[in-house]
Parts: sequence; C-alpha cells; structure tokens
Amino acid sequence: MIEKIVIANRGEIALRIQRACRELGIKTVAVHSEADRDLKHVRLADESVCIGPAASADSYLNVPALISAAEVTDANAIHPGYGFLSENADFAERVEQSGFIFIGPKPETIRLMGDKITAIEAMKASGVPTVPGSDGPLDDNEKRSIMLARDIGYPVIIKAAGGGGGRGMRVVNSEAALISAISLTREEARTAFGNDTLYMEKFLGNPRHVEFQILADSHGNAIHLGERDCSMQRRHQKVVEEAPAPGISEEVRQEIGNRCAEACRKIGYRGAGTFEFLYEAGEFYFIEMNTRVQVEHPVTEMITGVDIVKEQIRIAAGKELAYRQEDIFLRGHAIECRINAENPENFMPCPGPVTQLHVAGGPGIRFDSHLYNGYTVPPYYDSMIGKLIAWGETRQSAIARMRTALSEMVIEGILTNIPLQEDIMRDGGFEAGGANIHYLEKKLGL
Ligand code: MV4
Repeated sequence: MIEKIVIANRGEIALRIQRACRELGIKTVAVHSEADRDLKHVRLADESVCIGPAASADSYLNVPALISAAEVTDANAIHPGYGFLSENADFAERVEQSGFIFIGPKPETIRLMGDKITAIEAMKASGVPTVPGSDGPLDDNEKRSIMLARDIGYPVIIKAAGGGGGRGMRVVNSEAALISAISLTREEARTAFGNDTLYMEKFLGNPRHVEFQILADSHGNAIHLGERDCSMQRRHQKVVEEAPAPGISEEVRQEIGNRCAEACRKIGYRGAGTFEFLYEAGEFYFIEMNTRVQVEHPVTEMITGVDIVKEQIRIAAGKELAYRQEDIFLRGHAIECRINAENPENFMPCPGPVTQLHVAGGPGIRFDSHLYNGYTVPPYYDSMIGKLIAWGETRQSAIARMRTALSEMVIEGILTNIPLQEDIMRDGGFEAGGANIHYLEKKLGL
C-alpha cells in the first residue's frame, strides 16, 4: 500500500500529482526549492519540505535531499513527474535501495531505454517496427561505416546512444561528409553524455512525430491508450499536441498499439510509458521510448477517460491495471496548447508576477496549471506555465473550442505565447491536420 507520496517535481505536474493523490486518499509531501515556497501544490500538500536553493542542481536534482525528505516525513513512495530525475535509473535505484517505492519502471528498464541502442534492440526483438539502421553501435572501422551507409542509402543520421530528444545527432547527405560527421558527433557525445557510442539510421526527411501511450502493471498486463501527434514543435520543444493523430485508421492504431503493449509484456515493463515513432508515408518507425508521464498526457486522458497519473500510482502500489484493452475506446478529439511565459516575438523567457488571471472555461475545456493571481513565475526553471486542453466530438469542434478558450484567457504581468497559439489554431496547415515536424519552424521562418 502507498500511504504518503513525495512529489519530486514542481509546477503544473506537481499539482497534477497532488490532485491524483488527494483523489486516491494518499497523503502528499511537496518538496520545493527556496524559489518555490509559494507554489500552488505546496499549499495543497499535507506537508512540505524545502530541499535546497533555487538552482535545480541543488534542489530538484539533489538526490540525498529528496531521499531525506522521504525519510523525515515517513513517506513510502516518490513520484518523479517529468524532467528532472524522472528518467534517471540511478535515482530510481537509490529510491528503492532506501526502501521507498519509485513510481515508474524498474531501474534496469529505465537504463535499457536510456540507451537508445538497447531500447531499439529490445523493441525490434519484440516486433515493434524500427528505422532501417546499424542494428547496434558503430565501430571505429571507417570502411564498415561507409559500407553500412551505402547499404542504408543517403541521407543517413548519426545519433548518440546517450542522446535523445534531439540532442547528439547529425544528418549526413553524402559519403564525402560521413567520416567527419561521425568524428564530430562522437566528440560531442563524449562531452555531452560521457558516452561516445553512436548508431546510424536512415534519415527520414518529412516525418510526423506520433507516439503511443501504454500502461503496464507488475502482473504482466499491458494495454495501449492510442496515440498522440506531437509534430507541432519548435527546436525540439513541443508546442501543440493532439489525440488521436489525424489520418490513422483504427486498424493501424490497434496494430501498432498492440505491438507496443506486447513489447511491454516481453520486457517486463511497469508503469506508464510512451513509444515515440516517426510516421512517414503511412509507415511507423520506432525511435525512442520515454519511461515517465509526459507533459501531453492530458489529451490521451480526454479521449479515453483514463486518469494516467492515478494509474501510475495504482500500478506502483502493486495493483492490477483497472482496464483491459477491450475497455479502452477513443471518443472525440483533444488538443493541447502549451502556455509558456515567453515573448511571443522572440521566444525569450518572460518570468515575473502574474497581476491578473482569468482562466477559460466551458464545455470540454481543461487548464492544467499552477498559476494563480499574484503568483510570480521564477526565472530558474522551464517557461511552461500551463496547458490548455480542448476536447470536442470532432477535431474541428476541438479546434473551435480551443480558439474560444485562448481568446478568453487573461494572463497579465508577463508575456505568454497565447498569441502564437491563436495563430496556430487559425493556420490552414494545422487545420488540415497531419502537418509534419518541420511545419511550425517553416511557418515561423526559422
Ligand atoms: C530522426 C529524424 C529523422 N530520421 N531520426 C529528433 C528528436 C529525437 N527524438 C529524434 N529526432 C529525429 N530523429 C531519423 N532516422 C528526425 C528527428 C527530428 C524530430 C523528431 C521528432 C520531433 C521533432 C524533430 C525535429 C527535428 C528532427
């Protein structure tokens, strides 16, 4: 049983976890930095502990401080949220060794997925479609790399096994550029990740980013909750997400989703997880797996009715999944606009005091945010201050509701990207559905 959870995060996701715990009758401990004493979830939590100075490295990434907070409050589980230590296998291991439940997969699973090469190997072996590529690490034999790239066909992409999320990769268009690209990427990977292991894939020029949400319990059950389209991004930061992905048939959804769920059973996955795919010309190509709850989980919740954070907690408590695959039906369409405290012209962060706040409402509207009137957005962390989610029976009605909701939002004292989101919701290419990962950057002239 889980009686008390340490929420090892901040902002909207900490509040989201606090709400799930309250609903489940579980006590909470908010841990916060010196800059975060006034966070909304700190006020709502049963207890709170200051774990260090504003800098994340000294607070939200401070493992001994987090473990101590769990010890002194007599908590028995830790929820890492997203970002920070959520995909750190060593942290998960330390949590378990200290006698607490880590709300997430086993440490060895996090480690397996943290290495992109072993992740791809595991998924390929379990029947998940992958990108044609090196099937393992590149060695330092130049001739073999040249032959491999010829075999795959240019353009290829060199990626770091320790990378992910857009870090540590380089596109190569011709044989002439291959060897120097490998050396450069290897050097960057060594510096950035302390791991210079590289792999090679066919480079897909115009894919969409489509990801499948899965849930797996510790009893060998696994289900999928359909997919999300997260192609609307700028510099590897998602801006708009939606579920389901436009143009994916129910047959293809079940085919790919069931393969993901089967892979979870095969590797003994536990908790919530996301299979990231590139989707191009009607084909899915697995690229990475995320072993945490994701920012965009609400769009899946809105079309399935499943509370993903509550399920994470139930799974960590050793319970069986509350749903079988036959219980999961997708209804309607949901869109999420990330709301950032930033200058909509130049995307610079814009922290500061919120002097007026009026939140949108009405049928199908959800605003996941820790903002309140008088709250000051600190400069030390991610600029995302909330997520506006609109649900409708159809994609078109979800867009219409989102437009209205965006127009109702009043956030004064700071600049936000709401004008950009209004522009996207009126964009013909977005409205048509199925835009690829380059669409937004092209639109913005980047
Ligand atoms: C790719 C790719 C094209 N071909 N792999 C970037 C983030 C990381 N998760 C993987 N990424 C990509 N991998 C192959 N074989 C293009 C990207 C990519 C991308 C992927 C998803 C969302 C946004 C992106 C933006 C630029 C590049």
